[in-house]
Amino acid sequence: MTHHHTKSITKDGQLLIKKMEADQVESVWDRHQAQQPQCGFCELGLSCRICVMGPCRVDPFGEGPQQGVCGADGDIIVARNLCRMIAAGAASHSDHGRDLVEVLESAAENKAPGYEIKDGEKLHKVASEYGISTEGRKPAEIAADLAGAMKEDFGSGKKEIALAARAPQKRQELWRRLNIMPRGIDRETSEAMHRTHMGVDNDWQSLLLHGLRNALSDGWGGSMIATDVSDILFGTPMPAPTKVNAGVLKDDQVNVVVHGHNPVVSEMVLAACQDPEIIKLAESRGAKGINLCGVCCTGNELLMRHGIPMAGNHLMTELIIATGAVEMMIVDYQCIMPSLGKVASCYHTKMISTSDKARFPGMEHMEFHPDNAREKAYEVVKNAVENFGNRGEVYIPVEPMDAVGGFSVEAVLGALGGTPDPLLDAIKAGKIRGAAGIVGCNNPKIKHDYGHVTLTKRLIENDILVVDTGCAAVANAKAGFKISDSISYAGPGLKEVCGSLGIPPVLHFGSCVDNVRILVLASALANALGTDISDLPLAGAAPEWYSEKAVAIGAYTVASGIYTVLGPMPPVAGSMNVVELLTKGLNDVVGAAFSVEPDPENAAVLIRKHIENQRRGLGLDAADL
Ligand code: BF8
Ligand code: SF4
Repeated sequence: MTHHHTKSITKDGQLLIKKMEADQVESVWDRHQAQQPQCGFCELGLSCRICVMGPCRVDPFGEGPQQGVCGADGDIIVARNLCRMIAAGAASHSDHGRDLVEVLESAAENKAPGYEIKDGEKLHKVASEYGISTEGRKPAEIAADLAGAMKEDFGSGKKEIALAARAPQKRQELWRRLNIMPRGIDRETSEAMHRTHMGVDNDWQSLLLHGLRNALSDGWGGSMIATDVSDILFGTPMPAPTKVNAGVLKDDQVNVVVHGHNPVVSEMVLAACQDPEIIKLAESRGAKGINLCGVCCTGNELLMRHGIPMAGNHLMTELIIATGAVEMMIVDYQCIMPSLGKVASCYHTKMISTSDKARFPGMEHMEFHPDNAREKAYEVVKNAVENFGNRGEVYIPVEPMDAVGGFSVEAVLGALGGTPDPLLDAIKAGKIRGAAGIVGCNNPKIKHDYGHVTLTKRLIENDILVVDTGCAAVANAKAGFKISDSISYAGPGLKEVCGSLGIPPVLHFGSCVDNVRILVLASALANALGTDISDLPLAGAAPEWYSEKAVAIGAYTVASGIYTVLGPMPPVAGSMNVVELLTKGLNDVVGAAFSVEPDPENAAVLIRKHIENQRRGLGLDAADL
């Protein structure tokens, strides 16, 4: 395979793919190739292995069987499969949120050395939203109560999860009317698994409605708790400079890379990497220091709060190891390809897994818990330092790109002078046409970063402000969209507004759970206008998504009233009924729907048209596209 230039738009990606080929190490692209042709029934969502009367499949051409052994037709099978994807995505984000709540609880009890409450103001704010009194109480007492209240949100004792109250009134009323207001975070996921068991919910519409409720329990529940508790424990992000791409690795330092999602592990690794004793140890081994970098979302967490450099997004995770410069990669969970241990075995890189619920072939398991995380972090970083001497040849093919990260809602409102009004004024005046959230993964089915970067470029040059998260945010940072000079990519109106505020036209909003920051900002805009989110000139896009978590995110974004364009087709095309509902019918239900458009040039046109239509609906000036 020598088509490296067709696999990634990035220089570091292209050169490191070449290196992996030369080293004869198999990559995600090779394995994707080896899977061709992928199963057509599965691609359409028409295969079912929910029970052992099956597996079954429905013939899309109408010639073979039209029902599974149990009698489920294509609509039911597609809807059930989609619901299970949402449930898995919601479970992943929410279980990550729960882990943070447990750290908050342990920290409050003084049983989590190294963890502390860094943002007391946010603690007070969130606690009061939960109806917890803060007056004259110690942070630890408030934190203990808050952790307890959040745990109740996970259970089944409530009628509505607490943070759904952050949504505009009209949206909350709609959710109640549709009976999709989430009651408990785990409850909705559990009910999704129940409904999709053989012989339970066999109405594809009611299944999909529950899918939306399950997704909302993630967006306004598990993920929102994950973000808020992370801010309370580790600090609410504020804009700070950083660097991105494989060039952040250093040839004269011990390179430690964190991969995964939960800052619970990466924050302790950061503390260990900054410890003078360990740095001294590194120097005694001939290194100039310890260079901590991130990949994927735990990298985004550190980038947002500490400006820690970002080595790459999802499709770069194997390639980063192929530099030969990584002493250690420390992983927690989610999006960690099980291939990584094998790739690392071709170099000197040590792989460490840290979570009791996530183990991988070819990795050493060193389990982190709240009570021992600080200690464990020191131990593993010491091992990384010891591994410096085993380094072979190093290939760091590019110089890093500058970027600014750290745009929490608090930071954005701060930049605006405390209220969303200046942003709304710029939208009303038409200088900014609207805003789009570009989020999600990489996927070997789409040229690496092409979807994110192309769509973002087209939107900002047409005066649409972009906020991004996850692997999309890393793609856009690598493309140079997050430096002050990047306003030169923006259209005249956006350029003027960003220039006067001193912000780039593409704002790094964080990791994938941080998509909730977009929901909170959208609510603030809707409330300031006295309207619902579905009336705003907003859109979402996931140009290169791959993961079940992205399905949950897409579903809660649409259920929150934001039109969303997906790049890769989800496995639903086997049911025209489901496709119709997702792409049109939902407009009449939740005021927003999905589009699927793999070509980012076309996706940009769809989003621009939508935003101009929304402007028309609000009585603002609108362009005909
Ligand atoms: O939660 S964007 S590939 S790393 S799923 Fe994964 Fe997708 Fe990246 Fe983060 Ni999100
Ligand atoms: Fe087949 Fe029905 Fe069992 Fe699915 S649930 S595997 S369609 S029998």
